[in-house]
Amino acid sequence: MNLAKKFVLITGASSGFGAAAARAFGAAGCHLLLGARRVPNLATVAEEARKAGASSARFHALDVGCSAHVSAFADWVKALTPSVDILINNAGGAHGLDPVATAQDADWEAMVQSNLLGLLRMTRAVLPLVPHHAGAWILNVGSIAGRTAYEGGAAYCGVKAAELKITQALRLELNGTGIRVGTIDPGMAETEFSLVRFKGDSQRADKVYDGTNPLVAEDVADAMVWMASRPPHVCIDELVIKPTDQAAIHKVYRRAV
Ligand code: NDP
Ligand code: 8X3
Repeated sequence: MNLAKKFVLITGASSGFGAAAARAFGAAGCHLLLGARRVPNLATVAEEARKAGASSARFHALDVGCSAHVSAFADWVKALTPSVDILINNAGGAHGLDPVATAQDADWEAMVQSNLLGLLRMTRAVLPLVPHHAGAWILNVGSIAGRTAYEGGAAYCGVKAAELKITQALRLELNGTGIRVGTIDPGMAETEFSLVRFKGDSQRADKVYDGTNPLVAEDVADAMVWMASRPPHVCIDELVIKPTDQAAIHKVYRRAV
């Protein structure tokens, strides 16, 4: 399916997968609607996407953890276009790696607000704009953490497991509309993810990737474009993408550094 001129809305487009997706869908000639909290980053990403070939690249402040913000963002979108062909619910991430016994309420709340409630809020707000025709698409970003739990990941694994179930429920609810609903579930990818998880501790964040060859954001964006460009009668329900060095969530090959 040709993606040129499609309207693509990407949450969490200020870094990592979302920024790479903006550049990749831009290169496919799409119209981009970008949201995140760091507006200066969005301006840079939009410019990169325009240079890559985007038909247009617009951005607006968005905190998916706040209902009023999501409504204001949806109003901004409605003023620009009557339809959103592709919605990519990417905003989210992990906060902390503490066991349940010592984890902080603020970290749990941030993860639930962005990864879980944010995804639901954005979907509800944008759904009226998603056309009921073959080829429309809602893509949620999950994680292998939603499929296999790990110590210190109770809340993060929990919200990503919820993302998988929300995706499956939404696909059932929208059956017959022509709207495709899928999830992309990456493994270890070097973005700002670990820096955010460890609250800016770059040494601790770098250690996550020591000696491995992780995914980069462009690998995930490339897979998103592939999923979106399948023929309209083809829905990639679930795509798990991991680095070759990561055979399973707990089994990562590390070379001596
Ligand atoms: P980054 O930290 O680089 O990007 C996260 C993005 O989400 C940023 O643009 C950030 O923007 C945005 N975001 C976070 N909270 C909010 C919020 N409340 N409202 C709006 N935007 C928000 O990490 P990734 O690119 O790696 O993460 C993207 C998604 O991929 C996340 O859902 C993450 O859980 C998931 N993931 C990551 C993996 C990895 O190993 N990197 C593996 C599997 C899944 P801003 O701060 O400007 O608001
Ligand atoms: C990010 C991957 O394994 O660090 O979702 O949780 S992991």
